Amino acid sequence: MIIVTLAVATVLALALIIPQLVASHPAFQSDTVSTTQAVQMMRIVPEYANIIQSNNTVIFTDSNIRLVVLAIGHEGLANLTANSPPGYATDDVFVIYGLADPTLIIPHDATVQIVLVNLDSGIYHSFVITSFSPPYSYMSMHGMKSGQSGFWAMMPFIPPTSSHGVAHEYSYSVALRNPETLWYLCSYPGHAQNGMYGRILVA
Ligand SMILES: [Cu+2]
Repeated sequence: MIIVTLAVATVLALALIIPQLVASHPAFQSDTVSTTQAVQMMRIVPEYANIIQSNNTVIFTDSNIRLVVLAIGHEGLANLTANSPPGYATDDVFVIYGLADPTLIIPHDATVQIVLVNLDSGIYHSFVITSFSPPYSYMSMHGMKSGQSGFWAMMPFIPPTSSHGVAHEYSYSVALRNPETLWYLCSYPGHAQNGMYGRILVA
């Protein structure tokens, strides 16, 4: 009985402490938006972003970048844009300014505010920047460490969109200092393996 009571008390204590730890992390912000708002945000292309549809690339010309990213399934993608995803993307994708899993060309020394909205109704997603290149395994983050030789920032999985059209939004900023090739991916098990990733060229 004592053990059960202790276990219950521990679970309750963790349930109280963990959300506060996450909420107090200064680098991350969470919010909710309507799915309509999210699609509008994604469609407003800033003047410092050049969309090259022919090779699925977005070229950024500013060092202060706000990157709106929608996480979405194949069906949702078809409803949202006529652009098809890269051949390697067989399931969920990231949509950035109408392109699916595009290559992002970003000037070095840029600060990028990533604003991820999950528009999937049943699936969790995340947006992680890493120096590890594809292909990715089912557990894509396995073996990656925080820092320059691994991933830039870890984000919790964002919950799916509710049946009332309320989508979860999660944002954080990263500084991309050196010219190099990086990758963005969804760390939810199996998603990067199925092509939920794209390339970042820090130029
Ligand atoms: Cu995902």
